[in-house]
Amino acid sequence: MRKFWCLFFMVWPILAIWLCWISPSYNWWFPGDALWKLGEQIDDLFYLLLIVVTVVFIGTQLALGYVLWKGSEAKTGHAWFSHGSHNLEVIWTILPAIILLFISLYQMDVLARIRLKQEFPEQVANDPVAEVSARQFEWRIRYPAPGKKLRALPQPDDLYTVNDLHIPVGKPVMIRLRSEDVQHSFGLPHLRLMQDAVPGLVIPVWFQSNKVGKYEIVCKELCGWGHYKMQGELTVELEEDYNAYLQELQEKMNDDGYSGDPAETVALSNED
Ligand SMILES: [Cu+2]
Repeated sequence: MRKFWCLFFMVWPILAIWLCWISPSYNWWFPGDALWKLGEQIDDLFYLLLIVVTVVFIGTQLALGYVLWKGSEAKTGHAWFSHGSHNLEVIWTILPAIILLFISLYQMDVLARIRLKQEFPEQVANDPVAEVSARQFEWRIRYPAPGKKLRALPQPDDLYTVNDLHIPVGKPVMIRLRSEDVQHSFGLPHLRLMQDAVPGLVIPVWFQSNKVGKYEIVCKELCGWGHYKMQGELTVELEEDYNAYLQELQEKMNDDGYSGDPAETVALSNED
């Protein structure tokens, strides 16, 4: 019976490692390659952490398995008491401290390039393409009118969409991220980008996609019952398509429903 429990507790870590091992082939891993250089660097950091935790996980599970197996063979039924080993405790305090210190220093460069305003690419630092406001449960997007700059306060000729963000391909862009109610998190899985949207704060977020396409925008913070609905679409397109999109959006917003055909006016007025 003791052997059974030993094997039982060993099955789960083996199963966990096996699941991680096979998940890339079932598409349960990253959603494709990162679309920009910083995304690739974030992946590298992820893999570094994965290697560290895997080594520690396998090591501790093997030690646990060994102790369980040894204990299951013991005949006396008495527990063995230990007051610990001073040397071992020093080692397993200092070693994790060194590893954590190394990780925190090693990732600082990438983190700074994403988060620090003074590290933003110069051309986007003061020139947001859009304002993205998270609210329960959608992403509201405000663009400036074509040819104009986005102002902090909404302007009468601003353009609005919901859950549909367009950006030009191959160049850095910056958005102003806000929240209108609770805390949300703006997530672009294909870019490995994630930033909390915090009520009362305007957070600049910059990114770039080197590949044209349609990608997911997701909320990565449980923000209420409709959290799962906070799915938007990031459209990355050629500069000219992007400009045409904004132009079209402006025409749609300025459309008053009147086609210019006098016959239509008559038809409408005859109705009432
Ligand atoms: Cu949300």
